[in-house]
Amino acid sequence: MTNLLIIGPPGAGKGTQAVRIAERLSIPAISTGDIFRANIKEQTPLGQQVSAILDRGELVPDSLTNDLVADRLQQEDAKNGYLLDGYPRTAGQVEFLDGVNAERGEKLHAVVRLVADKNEVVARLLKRAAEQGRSDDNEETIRNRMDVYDRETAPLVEIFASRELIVEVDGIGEVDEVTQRILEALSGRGIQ
Ligand code: B4P
Repeated sequence: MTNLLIIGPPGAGKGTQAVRIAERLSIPAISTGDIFRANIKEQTPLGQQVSAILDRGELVPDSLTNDLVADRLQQEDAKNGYLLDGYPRTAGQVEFLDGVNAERGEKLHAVVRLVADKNEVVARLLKRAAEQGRSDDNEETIRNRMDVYDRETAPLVEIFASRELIVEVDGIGEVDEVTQRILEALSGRGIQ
């Protein structure tokens, strides 16, 4: 059983690394951002509700996000653990996840904190904007996503640090190099 989170500012490489780390550990990488984008693409009722929110770079309300994660964690592939990417993002989501874990009779094992400076992450996101045209990768929305991260999500690092769960990893460098750093840091905590 391995329950992990990956946390960091937009563009730090969470989504990129989550898939690789999860594959290595044989657990699912669960990205709330990907789930929202899939719903927007398929024009589901949830997608219609959240589309404008993502375009502004605001957070989807906890009332929608929490239940979605709880449902996802009940699926068969998550019975041996999970790597949550982009969740929790608010103190309310942390509290909710604590409740879900308590119900499962489980706990978190580590929180990977990916560190990358602002200039680097903005450059990455603008590059992705040019390549993939994601609707929230324009300069104004990126700036707002950074502000929202600083205000709502960065403080969560303190919560997890007080539980001695933070594994800090430098997110600057080649993708493979960063993956290696994360795997080594997790292995140092007996997670492999
Ligand atoms: P996310 O999908 O989580 O978007 P993100 O924070 O920008 O991270 P992402 O995973 O896309 O980028 P990454 O750092 O991997 O969220 C999008 C929106 O969904 C939020 O703004 C919000 O509205 C909503 N949402 C999601 N979860 C929510 C929640 N829990 N509560 C409320 N709302 C929620 O990578 C960025 C780029 O860098 C990529 O192009 C990648 O190729 C590149 N890159 C990665 N590693 C690199 C490296 N080492 N070197 C160079 N480039 C690299």
